[in-house]
Amino acid sequence: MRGLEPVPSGEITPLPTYLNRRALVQAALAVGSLGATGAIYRRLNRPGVAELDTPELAVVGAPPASRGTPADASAAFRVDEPMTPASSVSGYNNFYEFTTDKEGVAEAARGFAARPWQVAVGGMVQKPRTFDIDALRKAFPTEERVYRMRCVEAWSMVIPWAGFPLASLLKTVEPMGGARYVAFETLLAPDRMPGQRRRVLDWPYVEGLRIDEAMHPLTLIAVGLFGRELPPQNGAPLRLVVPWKYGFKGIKSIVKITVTAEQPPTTWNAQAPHEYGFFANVNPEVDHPRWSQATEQRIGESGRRRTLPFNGYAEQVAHLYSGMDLRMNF
Ligand SMILES: Nc1nc2c(c(=O)[nH]1)N[C@H]1C(S)=C(S)[C@@H](COP(=O)(O)O)O[C@H]1N2
Ligand SMILES: [Mo]
Repeated sequence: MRGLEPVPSGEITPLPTYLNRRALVQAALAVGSLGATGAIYRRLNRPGVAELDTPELAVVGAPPASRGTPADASAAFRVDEPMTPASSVSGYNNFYEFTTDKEGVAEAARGFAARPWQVAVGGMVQKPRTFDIDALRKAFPTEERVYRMRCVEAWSMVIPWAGFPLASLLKTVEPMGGARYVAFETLLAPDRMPGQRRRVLDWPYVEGLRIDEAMHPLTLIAVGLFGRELPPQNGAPLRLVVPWKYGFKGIKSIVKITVTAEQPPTTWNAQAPHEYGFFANVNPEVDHPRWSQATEQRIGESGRRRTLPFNGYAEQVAHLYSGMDLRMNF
């Protein structure tokens, strides 16, 4: 059995690098119009997107960040840091249902059918409902959020997700008064997910959030990346993104969402309770028992960055944990 492992400094496996930047700039200069400037800008901000062969999405931009209201979540909808190349975002993955080899996930997941797909939303709600993925996509328009993602293994990326707030989905099913948590479940299909034929983890992968975390405007159901549908390796057709928590909370290929009164079991916490907590908020001051969480390797960069409390989203989310001992509730 192989668990999550730290990524020591300088040991990030070399990833395909985006090398077309100069070619793009030259092509755009040749055109030389103002319109082309916008095109250059967009293409430079979507490095390597040509490698994603999934269909394009209709993505609306996130609402403009409102300045001067520190706790306003929309101020954090687009982080002002260079995006990680699409080739890395879709080529260096954790998705143990396919393989534990990060660079092998894309290949192992190639051809995984993310349609037809249904997701059942129920539990302590007034209006339980099973959504077909296309109905879900129609019901919830997609907006772009550029978030940092910090894996518990101490590497990080900046990813332009396309998705909608989990809160919008939960509101439509109307959680009942006693609802306190939300549980999530990944597809169980060993015939389609080869990693599930081995007991690497206790399948299906499950995750959970407190309901206030689930309703927070930063919490996203992602259906796309770089303006295109999610490729299988990133959790097609829908996955969770909680940018202030370690990446393992971002459960992929979800088939079930259940509102509950009790804290649900979560895969990595059940696997190694002293190593992975239920909350899993990014915290540079609470080390993993086997490695430091003080710094991280941003994929595509040399050197290490300091890890930020709540992954840089403290202004937006720290209040959710006021009065809590974050060492106990790691
Ligand atoms: N079902 C499922 N979801 C999962 C995982 C997994 O193995 N199975 N890995 C998690 C981990 S550890 C991380 S860091 C992120 C990685 O997401 P990405 O590959 O899209 O970057 O997915 C998370 N979601
Ligand atoms: Mo992770």
